[in-house]
Amino acid sequence: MTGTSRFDKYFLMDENDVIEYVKEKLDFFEDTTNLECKEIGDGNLNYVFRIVDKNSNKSVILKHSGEDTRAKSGRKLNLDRNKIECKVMQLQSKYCSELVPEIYMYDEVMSCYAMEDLSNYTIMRTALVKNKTFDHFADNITTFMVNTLLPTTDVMLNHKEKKQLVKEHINPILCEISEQLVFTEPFTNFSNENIVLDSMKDFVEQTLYNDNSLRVECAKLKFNFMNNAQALLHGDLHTGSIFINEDDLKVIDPEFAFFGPIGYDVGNVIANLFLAWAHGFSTIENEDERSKYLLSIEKCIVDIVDMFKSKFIKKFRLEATDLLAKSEGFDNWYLKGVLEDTSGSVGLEMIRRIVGIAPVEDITSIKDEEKRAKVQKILILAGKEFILNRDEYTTGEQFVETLKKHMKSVLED
Ligand code: SR1
Ligand code: MG
Repeated sequence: MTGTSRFDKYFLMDENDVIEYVKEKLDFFEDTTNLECKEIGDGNLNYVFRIVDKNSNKSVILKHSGEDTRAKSGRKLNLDRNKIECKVMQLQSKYCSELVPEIYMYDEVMSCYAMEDLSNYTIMRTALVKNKTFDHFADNITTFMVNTLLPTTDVMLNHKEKKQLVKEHINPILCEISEQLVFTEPFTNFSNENIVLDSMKDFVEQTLYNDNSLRVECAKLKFNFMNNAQALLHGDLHTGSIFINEDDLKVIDPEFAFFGPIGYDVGNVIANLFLAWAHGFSTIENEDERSKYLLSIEKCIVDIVDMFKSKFIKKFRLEATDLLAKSEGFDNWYLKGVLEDTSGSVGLEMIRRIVGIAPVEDITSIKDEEKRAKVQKILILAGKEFILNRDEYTTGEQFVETLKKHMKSVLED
């Protein structure tokens, strides 16, 4: 007869529960007599526990989901998002093992999984707000995107197998969060929850809420997001979902994963670099240091677009399996669509992180409100252009030029 365990039924664990859980359920530590556990999560949704054996210093991470969001949003969430995340990481690992952490176990009942401790890495957003940049980032993140996205499209995958995968990765609750928070609320304020500086209220109202042509383009992007099952996306590929150090990076947190447009992931990466740029622009006092940091972010954006395009086309030409997809010229047409979605997503993500209910540290930590408002205007104006004229953005240079154009106009205003 098997004994019962208090972990046979779901409950939200605290640090002490996690120690007991690890002792009972996880075959990882040789010695469990001196375990220490700390909750280290800083995201909006989940709890992240680091468990260390004080005798050997061996450590592991346990990620655990609650039934509500951590950030106050009044939203009830599905516990199986943990399962989605775990399965997606395992699939991404199949395509790009070096840039995804190792998963040790998954527990459906307790909605948690154990993974490799990345204590020698930092969350990229935390590093960026300390003005740290990483030369390898563009190369590694484009490898991650091309190697995990293209193999899950109909270009490479058997079409029946792909449809099966689409079915297995339907993620309605988390997709709904993005549909509202990214595509809808920032441009309508329909829940009246947007967070806007007093000095920015008129500007936001005029520039975002009262522009019907902008709403139409956001609607097109939203319907593309909901209906274009192009590839298995990470779904929330911002700099808080990336662990990084001097040598490489690991992509975490794909709980928003589903089959959607590739440009959504690429656009998220670029937008979050622009948010880091905004932080540096507003907070670095020394002129040389500021221009060095901004140049390095700008170069990174240019490199990401260039490298993404060349790696994408190379892999497409070598590995496409669909007979018609191999036709000369189809690859460039396909990439053009991805770049158009990328531009739209850069705009959406920048704008929603400024006026929406899920702001980011890059912007909130700009203490001087006047400077914060100025940089917000720059990003909103550039973001709007990325959405409205998305078919025009095919190089990283063009993105940077648009940002600089609005930087000039706002500073001269
Ligand atoms: C209520 S969740 C808010 C945001 O956090 C996640 O990281 C996603 O970006 C989501 O939009
Ligand atoms: Mg997350």
